[in-house]
Amino acid sequence: MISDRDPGSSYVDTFHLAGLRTVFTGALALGLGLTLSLAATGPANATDRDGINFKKRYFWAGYTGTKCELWSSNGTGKGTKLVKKIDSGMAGGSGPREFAVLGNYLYFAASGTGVGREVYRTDGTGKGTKLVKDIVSGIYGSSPQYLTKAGKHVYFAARGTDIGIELWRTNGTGAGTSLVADIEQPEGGGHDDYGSSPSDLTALGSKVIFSASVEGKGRELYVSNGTSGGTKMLQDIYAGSGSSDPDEMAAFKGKVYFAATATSGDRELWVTNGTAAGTKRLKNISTKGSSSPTALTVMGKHVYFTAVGNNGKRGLWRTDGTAKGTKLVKSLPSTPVYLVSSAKTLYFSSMKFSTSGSTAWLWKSDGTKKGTKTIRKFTGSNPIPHNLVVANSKLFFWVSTGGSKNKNHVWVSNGTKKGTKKVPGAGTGCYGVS
Ligand SMILES: [Ca+2]
Ligand SMILES: [Ca+2]
Ligand SMILES: [Ca+2]
Repeated sequence: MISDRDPGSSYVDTFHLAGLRTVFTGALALGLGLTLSLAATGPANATDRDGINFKKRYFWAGYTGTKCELWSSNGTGKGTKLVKKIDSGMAGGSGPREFAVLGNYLYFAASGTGVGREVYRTDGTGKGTKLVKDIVSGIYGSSPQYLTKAGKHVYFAARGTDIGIELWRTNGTGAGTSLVADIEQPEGGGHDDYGSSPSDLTALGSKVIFSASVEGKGRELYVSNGTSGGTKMLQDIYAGSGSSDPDEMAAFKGKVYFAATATSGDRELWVTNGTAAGTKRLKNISTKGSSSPTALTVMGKHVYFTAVGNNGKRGLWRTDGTAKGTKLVKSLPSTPVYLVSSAKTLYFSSMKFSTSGSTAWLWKSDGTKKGTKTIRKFTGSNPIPHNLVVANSKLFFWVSTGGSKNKNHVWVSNGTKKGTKKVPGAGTGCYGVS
């Protein structure tokens, strides 16, 4: 079921399995043995990794024959096309992924002939798609991940020679692409295979909030202003070598909201304003255990997310940024997984498992209990709509067919059952190699 992925991209698989474990703690506790069937549903917070809105079009990595390359669509068959075959040599194609928009360009990671996996950018045309910098010179790649626009730069995690995976940034020029900080340095110096492996980068104004891991502290919350001296851990939320694993981040009104595990082991909703003193738990949503918030998504005056309440069920929640204003929107008959928003509509997908075949639903919500409704149902071995992205005022998402011929078909929706259909002529979605 993970046949669409590069077998070598172990980080992707580890990442999404970890995320899904968070979401489906309840289901797994019931002993349904669902771990394998979940593996094909995609990264837990996939909305800006495998597709993006750029110049009112949906951009994603799709198959052209057996090659995974860059596609774009306005939702119609006529308006759907391959942007460029970047790679002309590698068996699996260039595998574009990790999209971020800065100015008039879309930045992403892709594997090009002779340069390996590096940062590329496009103006949306084939001719205007170019390598930004060959960070690790030659065929070995720096494997950029988590590309995120903050201020006048795109920040990302990449593997540099001898320093492991650390925080970099680019302004779009080769000369303007550089290491921000070598956060993890092995005792006694020398070669570093791992680095701090920054992840979950999120812009807070011109700064970037992210998680990184160093020996003795575990994976914790960091901030960077783009300088080495201005890159630091905000708080050792899980004290000592244990990890708080901050993730599922969303920026809202000058703060970043995220999920983190405290030293007690309780995983709840946290907030930071980018200072140590301003990093704190917002609310103990579940007083009976961890609420494990996921899929934080901003719409209007609230951040929406999924969380497990005191009833032990994962529902749709929202916060206005205060503890008192953190409330359940709706308790659902199925488990909500992926969220995305347009200006006034929240879209999300949910799934109910059964050993005889699962059922998934696509929902829309105006943020009220009454205004939270299903759009349509999907069935099959692994039918959950994933990689939700809003572009050109439409919702784009993938649904896999499951089984041995598993393919991620690209769908488009206007929010109605009748207006939810496969995009004609679209290359089926592929997860970029890393
Ligand atoms: Ca290279
Ligand atoms: Ca720690
Ligand atoms: Ca709790």
